[in-house]
Amino acid sequence: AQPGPVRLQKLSAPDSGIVELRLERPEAKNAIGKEMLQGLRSAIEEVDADAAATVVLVASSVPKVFCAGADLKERRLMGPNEVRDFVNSLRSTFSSFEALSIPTIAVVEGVAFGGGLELALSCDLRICGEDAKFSLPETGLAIIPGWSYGSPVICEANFHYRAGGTQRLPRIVGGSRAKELIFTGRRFDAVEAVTMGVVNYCVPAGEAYQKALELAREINQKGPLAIKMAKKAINQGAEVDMSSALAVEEECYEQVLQTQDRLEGLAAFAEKRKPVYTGK
Ligand code: CO8
Repeated sequence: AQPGPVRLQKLSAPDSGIVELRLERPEAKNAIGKEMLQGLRSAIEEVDADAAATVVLVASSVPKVFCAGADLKERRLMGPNEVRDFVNSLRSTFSSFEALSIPTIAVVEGVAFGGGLELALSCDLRICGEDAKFSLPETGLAIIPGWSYGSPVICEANFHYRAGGTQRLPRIVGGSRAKELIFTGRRFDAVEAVTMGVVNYCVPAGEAYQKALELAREINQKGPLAIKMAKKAINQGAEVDMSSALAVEEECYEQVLQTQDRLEGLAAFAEKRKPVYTGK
């Protein structure tokens, strides 16, 4: 763990491979300013370079808040060019995060507003506590949700994303619902979030981390390359037409066919034991 607004911690055995990334800026409700952005970038680079990492949990150390979005105070002091540079840097950071080859899970307890919700939306899965509150309030600030696009610049991207809040939310909840939420910027609660599919699970307040860890542990039991190839096939397939998507699936399947882990899975089934996967 390092000091600063983003803390990265690697869990130890038996949870090796699971990495925790925690936002820790209590005085500003985890608002994302320059320092937080730098912390996120470094953490993503470190996870991307860690061949042993299998799942990332994105959580907060601050009670009752996941992230209050952009640092509106810092933003006010920036000139237009500085804002553009900052937002571009944020976009590439979110896109690089989204392009990580391993699953990412957002743990939302409390508030996820604006860029905070966009950060959660850029995770593969979202778990929230029942007192979580969500909103994309940008139109009320006379801007639009738009924090991610383009080709990821940090990690070895295997596909391109064009997806900020106006793109990620409709892909999850449908265009009409996303329009209502973005046009009004209204807050919605955990029950509505789970009904709309914004989050995968809503659990009692304070238990989101535990639920996310359970999911991470389940994922950790599976063939590591199979998980990466499943993520790649789903994400890349969603960006292209059906026949191209099926070609992506075939290509990903080819990768898993060649592994020792696939043979280990078959052997474990025949021998009625749990498989021991090595990622090879
Ligand atoms: N930025 C900076 N400081 C913040 C922020 C923020 N987003 N949110 C809270 N803080 C600060 C407060 O100013 C306060 O500081 P101080 O103690 O010095 O007054 C401290 O955190 C504690 O906040 P509160 O006293 O308000 O605490 P509450 O528990 O009452 O409320 C809330 C917490 C609900 C999070 C409330 O502070 C709030 O509503 N904050 C604003 C949230 C918001 O509107 N976020 C969306 C921002 S827009 C965005 O993220 C998208 C930007 C996209 C840019 C793309 C451009 C192209």
